[in-house]
Amino acid sequence: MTDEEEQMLRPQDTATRERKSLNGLWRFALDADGAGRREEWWNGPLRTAREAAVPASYNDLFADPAARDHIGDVWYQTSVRVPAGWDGRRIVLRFDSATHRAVAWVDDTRVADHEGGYTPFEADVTALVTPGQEVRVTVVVNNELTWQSIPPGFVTETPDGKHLQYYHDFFNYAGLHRSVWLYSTPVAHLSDITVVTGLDGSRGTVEYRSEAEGGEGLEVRAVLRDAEGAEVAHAAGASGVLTVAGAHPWRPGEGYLYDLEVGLVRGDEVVDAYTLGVGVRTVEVRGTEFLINGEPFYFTGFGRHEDIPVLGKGHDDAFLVHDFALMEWIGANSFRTSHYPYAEEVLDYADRHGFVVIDETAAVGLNTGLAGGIFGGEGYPTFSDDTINDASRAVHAQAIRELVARDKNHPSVVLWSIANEPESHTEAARDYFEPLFTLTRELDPSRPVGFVNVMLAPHGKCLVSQFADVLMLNRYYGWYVNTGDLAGAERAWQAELDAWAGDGKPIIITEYGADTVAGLHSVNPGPWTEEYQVAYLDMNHRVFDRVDAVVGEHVWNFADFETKPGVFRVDGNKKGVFTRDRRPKAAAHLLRRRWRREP
Ligand code: GCB
Repeated sequence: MTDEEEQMLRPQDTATRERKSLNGLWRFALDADGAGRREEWWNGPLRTAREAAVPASYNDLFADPAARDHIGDVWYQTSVRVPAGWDGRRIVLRFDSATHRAVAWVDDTRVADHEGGYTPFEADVTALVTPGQEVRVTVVVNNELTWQSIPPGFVTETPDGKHLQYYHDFFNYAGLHRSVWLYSTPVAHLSDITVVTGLDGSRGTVEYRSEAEGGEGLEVRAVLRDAEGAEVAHAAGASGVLTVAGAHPWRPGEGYLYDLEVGLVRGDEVVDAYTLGVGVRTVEVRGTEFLINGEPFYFTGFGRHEDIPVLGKGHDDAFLVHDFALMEWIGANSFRTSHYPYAEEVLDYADRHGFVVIDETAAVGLNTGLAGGIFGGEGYPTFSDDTINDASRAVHAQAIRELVARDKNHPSVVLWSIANEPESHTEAARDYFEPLFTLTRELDPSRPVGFVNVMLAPHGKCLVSQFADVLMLNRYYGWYVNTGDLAGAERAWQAELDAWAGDGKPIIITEYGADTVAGLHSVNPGPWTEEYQVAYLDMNHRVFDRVDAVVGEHVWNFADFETKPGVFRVDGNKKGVFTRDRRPKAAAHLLRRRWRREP
């Protein structure tokens, strides 16, 4: 495991850079048999009657179970005219994500291969394109999961075809979920920028480090401007520290951003320019407190999903704005990107609007113990030579590298979550995870690191939480255990939480929730009713309020979401506080009163 860093500056329009979106309708074909790779479908126009929207999951676009339940390759193809003005410039093709892996071609040339469904990848295509002319872009996207993918899973074959098994509780949506870009930079260009901020009283610092390619003989200049555009500090050199007297901090609820303009210059000529929004804030764990700017912070909000009707996991700006509006309405100050890195638009929005984010990798379902009779796959050990092994860990390490590289500069991100509910009570789990914690800290010494603990590894049994700066617990007392018995649940939950509090670390309850069918009511608040969800949350809140070490509560889930079929799921997971079309259940009003401290 090396700590070799990834570099990934998002495409921008600046004085020296331009980008062109490839979003829209692409030619699209399902390819369950894998004929496309054999027949080299990238070599010409894709023969298909279908078109698919980009960005979107393809699964729910068509009225066709073959698309919905597809396992294997799908092909996307479009044509794009390279702007004539890009002559003499470096030209890059960039995918914000392709779930879970992809190969891309420009005309007949293979340009990119990427593993992992939730982080970007790109290819320098300068030598393959002619400004002013059209090129064909073809992508094959594969949605199969293996013991060596993040998240893991496996494919079995029966006489009726392929079956995909996995240990996580959300539908395996796939496709081009985020934007695709063609962008240009000068040949000599900035390739990476890292900022780390500090606050000492009212004195703010912005430590920056930049990297450039082809920049021999060029210099770097950095200028920091406030939200009104006034220059507050400048520096020269590839790295340096900018100091702001009387800094306006970024803080929860107030996403104040400075603009850091980094220029690659030759004398007065700006060869390349890149602008980063910078929030001046600090994050620190002290004892059982989670401090932002030195002040104790209490997380209120949700574990969420990228999940909307028709688009599946496709990013949509209207839902982005609406979901944040609902979070503001209810008094949420934070959320976790359960269970994978979200679209960068989401983090940018959180930066600008002062939301706090726990940023999670796609390492979900590294736990065959969660299979039970529900998800299938029982009988496999989680960690073994034939299941999750050293090769899997290398993929997991790469997922962490790509997450940190992409999100390291977001002030909203205050905590890394390197996995959700992995097996954590075994020595194999301890050995698997320890180096991943070390790696994450090497990549980003400025933020705390944790993972999300599962109920199967309670206090005293978990061997991985010793490596975490913050304890993140998912617990379902009153739902999966003590079902319908909130008094018994309250006692059991209190006992476990008191034990965790003895570890002297801050605790965030990253999941608690109860499936609730909107509109189902009863004077006897039984499971699945709106009354039960309210009573269940109330019980949890009583427990949290008695434990000082609890520094946050994230209800599972913000909204109802799609899962694979199962006897535990009725048209998906119904633990949403909002329905899938974002209508509030009764619990929404309870949370709003609690989080906004309204009577
Ligand atoms: C969990 C998982 C989450 C599930 C949830 C549930 O512990 O982290 O992905 O959806 O439980 O509803 O069962």
